[in-house]
Amino acid sequence: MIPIDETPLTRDGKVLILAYDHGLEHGPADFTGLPESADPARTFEAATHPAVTSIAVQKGVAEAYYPSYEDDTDLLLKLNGTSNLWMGEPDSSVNCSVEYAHEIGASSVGFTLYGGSNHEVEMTEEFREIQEDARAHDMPVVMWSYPRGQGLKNDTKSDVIAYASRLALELGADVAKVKYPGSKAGMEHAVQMAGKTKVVMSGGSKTSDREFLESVKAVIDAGGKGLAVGRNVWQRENPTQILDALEKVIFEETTVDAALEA
Ligand code: FBP
Repeated sequence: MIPIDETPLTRDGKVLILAYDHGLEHGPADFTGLPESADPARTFEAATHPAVTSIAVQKGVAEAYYPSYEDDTDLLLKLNGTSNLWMGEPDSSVNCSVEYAHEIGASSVGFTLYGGSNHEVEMTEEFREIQEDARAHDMPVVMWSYPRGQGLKNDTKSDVIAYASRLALELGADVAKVKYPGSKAGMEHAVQMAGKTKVVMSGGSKTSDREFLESVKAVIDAGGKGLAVGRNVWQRENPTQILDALEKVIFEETTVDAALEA
């Protein structure tokens, strides 16, 4: 574990990662409701909002767009990913090294681990290499900790999410990005199991402003350190508006009503 409160991934100990790796993970379907969201420059623009601590993208998008935004955004390079065309047991191929991420300007790295998958053993070994390489560069490591696989149908049960956050601590991640377990109590359990590893919520598919902000508020009240969110920001017509509200709930710890009124 490294002191990540001194890195750009955090602001006042909190985290707001803007995730934009969906073009790989979900494909063009995620952009159909708002065609302009297919343009990575639009999400990089959104990531210049002061509430956003880092933008998480895959290597190709980083190479093509980050140079235009390097003065105004912080880069988290996602090191593995799978397309939605893959129909096998959950797995994610490593498509970028820590060295290369560092070379192109990333200050932190991200890795998906599918605990419970038949590929868990190989994925954990890949994570070992990445985590140790990241330590050599003083780069924080964020684990997308998503238990899923043949024997695991419901990946958001409280016990499963607590196990996901614990895996992140045990394997050496600085931040565990987990799905919302559906309640504040569930998130408290996940936070407790993660020890010194910071727990952040994964955004999920787009919902109403209120529903989304209430889940974020529950995470903060449960001791979670923030959010790694994609669709709930860049699938909105006005990403700035929801980022203003997120800034209030996460960093100023206001109520949802106060955030919505502002
Ligand atoms: P969202 O906030 O849009 O859910 O994004 C978070 C994220 O982890 C992305 O980084 C990733 O592309 C996606 O969710 C994976 O979602 P899933 O594998 O659950 O379909």
